[in-house]
Amino acid sequence: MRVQVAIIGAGPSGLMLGRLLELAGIDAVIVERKSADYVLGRIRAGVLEQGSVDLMDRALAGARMHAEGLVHHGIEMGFDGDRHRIDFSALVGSQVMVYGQTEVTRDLMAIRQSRTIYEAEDVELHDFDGQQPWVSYRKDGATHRIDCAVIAGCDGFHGVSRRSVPERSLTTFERVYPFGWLGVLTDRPPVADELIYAHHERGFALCSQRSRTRSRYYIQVPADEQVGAWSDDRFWDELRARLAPETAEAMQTGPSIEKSVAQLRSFVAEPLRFGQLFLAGDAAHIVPPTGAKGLNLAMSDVAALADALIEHFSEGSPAALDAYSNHVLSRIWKAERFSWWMTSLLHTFPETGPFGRRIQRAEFDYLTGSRAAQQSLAENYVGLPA
Ligand code: RFL
Ligand code: PHB
Repeated sequence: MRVQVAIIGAGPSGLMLGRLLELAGIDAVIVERKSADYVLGRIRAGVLEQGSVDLMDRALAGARMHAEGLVHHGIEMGFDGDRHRIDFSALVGSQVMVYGQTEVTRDLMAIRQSRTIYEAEDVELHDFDGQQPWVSYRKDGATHRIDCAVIAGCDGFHGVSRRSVPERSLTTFERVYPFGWLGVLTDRPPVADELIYAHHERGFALCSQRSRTRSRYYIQVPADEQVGAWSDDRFWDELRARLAPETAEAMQTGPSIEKSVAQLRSFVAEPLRFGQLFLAGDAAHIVPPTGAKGLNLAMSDVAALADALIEHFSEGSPAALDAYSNHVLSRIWKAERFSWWMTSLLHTFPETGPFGRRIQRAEFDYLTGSRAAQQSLAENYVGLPA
């Protein structure tokens, strides 16, 4: 098979890039290791910035999102039971959309006309430092080859694309946090209209949602925690203990329909281009989920990459492809900073002791007392300009 672009990975990055290229008449194929059902079964992000909402519209995939997504004008920040609302609309005149990554993925899968090859094993990238790169994979016992002009590595943090780059060509920056998030999904109405981010001396807690009838809750747990150690009852008791009493009392609990632990990590690889291979989304960077930035960064990466590829294939101009890495890294590092800051404010860090907690309290008090500080949080949360 010969195409213009071979995309590795059918997560939100790969599917969105594929769709934008398809609409521009650029021939692209997606190669994905897992089945479509497996990809749809992963429960991840829940919050879309306006830029991601606009991109879904550009992809002509936004109809169900506008019908079913929930527009949120603010969030609640809590600290040891004290509560404060950050009003995005009043502070920065913008808002976010609560619409699950699963639904984004489902909508992009449904609208795609071109080929996605699922359950492709042993995907390998070849000769991307020259002008004739190719991709190989195994499926149904046979080995297949895709010749292309460009490879887009959209295969997430554990994918093959970044690992295919010689180590000496790559600089990586990483912080692994000494904790993870235990998440539970339940078919009960959310405890509040807006998301609640809460610091507590027992650890961080987040009350999120997927719809008016489905809630998503998270608690901070040690990094090596096993899901099996947490019955539903234990989870609800621990969550209640970390929320303001009136919130804990109002919360409706029910059986979990999904429960998993995610490790928290900050990570950036530089640069994002090696010859004819370009990295985008989680393949290039990871943020801890506290700022709700991972999916949104993935969307802004692929928007920039799609525009650069369109310029390259339609106008024969390499300028935008040459600029891609530096262009998106600037936004990536700002999102890294914000996610690190939200994580530092809201979690308990065993190593910082009582001094560290007093600093966190001072940070919270500064935030709640300063419009400038709230504005800074708000403009980062709703998404900085492209
Ligand atoms: P993905 O979603 O990991 O998709 C990569 C795809 O590549 C496939 N793949 C391969 N295919 C072929 N060959 C190989 N060798 C391959 N290796 C892997 C994989 O099977 C997969 O289908 O990366 P992508 O597309 O870049 O998307 C990134 C987002 O998934 C991620 O940033 C977000 O989920 C992060 N995130 C959040 N982001 C937000 O913007 N807002 C949020 O509220 C938010 N909450 C979260 C999150 C992530 C979480 N976890 C579990 C890490 C909450 C959680 C708990
Ligand atoms: C989620 O709903 O999964 C979610 C929401 C906000 C975050 C992280 C995760 O910051």
